[in-house]
Amino acid sequence: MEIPQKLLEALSNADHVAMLTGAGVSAESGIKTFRDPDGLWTQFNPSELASIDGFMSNPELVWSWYQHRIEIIRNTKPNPGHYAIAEMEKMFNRFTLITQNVDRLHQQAGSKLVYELHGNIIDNHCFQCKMPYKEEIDISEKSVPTCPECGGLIRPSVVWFGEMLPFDALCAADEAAQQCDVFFSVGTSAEVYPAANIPHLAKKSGAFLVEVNPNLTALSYYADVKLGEPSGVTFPKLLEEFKKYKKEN
Ligand code: BJW
Ligand code: ZN
Repeated sequence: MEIPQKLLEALSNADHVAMLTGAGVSAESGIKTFRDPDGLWTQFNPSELASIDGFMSNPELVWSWYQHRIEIIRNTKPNPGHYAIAEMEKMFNRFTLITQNVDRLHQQAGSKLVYELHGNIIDNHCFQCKMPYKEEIDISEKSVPTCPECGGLIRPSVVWFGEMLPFDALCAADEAAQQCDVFFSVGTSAEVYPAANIPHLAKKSGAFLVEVNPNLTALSYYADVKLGEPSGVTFPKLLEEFKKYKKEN
């Protein structure tokens, strides 16, 4: 895989680099994406499992599905893509990492500042009063835990369809998109809004737009550079080439 010179040049002139990641970044860690041919949404129904209505009509089903996914995630590790992205954070004056992923693998790989647009799967809170729920979860227990404050049902702290994204994370993402010099869209189908708007905002605001994805997406047409290898291959290579470029120039 060749890293285009114009990308290395854009990076070497960049003060602020921003990046939006999606499920594809964790695919090489063994976590299923949502919309690939073997993705979660080909097996499971998002309106049953990832919406407020779904939770209200069958909380036990939704809770057990998330407990099952947490177990899978607990047995995975960051891959070379996560580690290289964490290293990039140290290479620019400003580096803003925005993720749609709920698996916390960026943080495990060492990324310090991560804006989680769709929450995370590790934390839980009360569906009714929103109070964080810190008790140990017994995964053999099939019934949904209840809130010690109000008796409401406990839910995972992820963002379901129809729910607002965390205001601070979305503002930080929009601001980074408007201010950055280079923007990466990595491992996302760019189909879920408002996250899918962020790379477009970056491009409109003058950023050099890079897409890392083995497949074509709705964003591919707008990218200044498209890197078509998996992110776990692309980022280690990009880092190596960028370090070489900086030494030589
Ligand atoms: C690799 C790779 C490798 C593979 N390397 N790449 C009609 C039109 C427009 C919008 C809407 C609409 N109807 C409803 C909406 C809004 C809705 C939406 O956008 N729906 C669209 C699907 C149409 N959005 C929302 O509801 C959001 N909230 C909202 O809008 O609030 C305002 C509002 C409120 C009330 C009323 C109206 C408006 C909330 C969205 C929440 C999304 N939640 C989920 C689940 C999180 C919890 C969980 O994990 O269970 O978030 S859904 C799922 O999709 C998850 C992901 O974060 C998200 C994005 O998926 P992602 O990451 O892009 O994964 P994939 O699988 O789609 O793509 C993977 C990519 O990786 C592929 O391209 C591969 O090629 C690539 N790849 N291996 C690099 N090794
Ligand atoms: Zn409560």
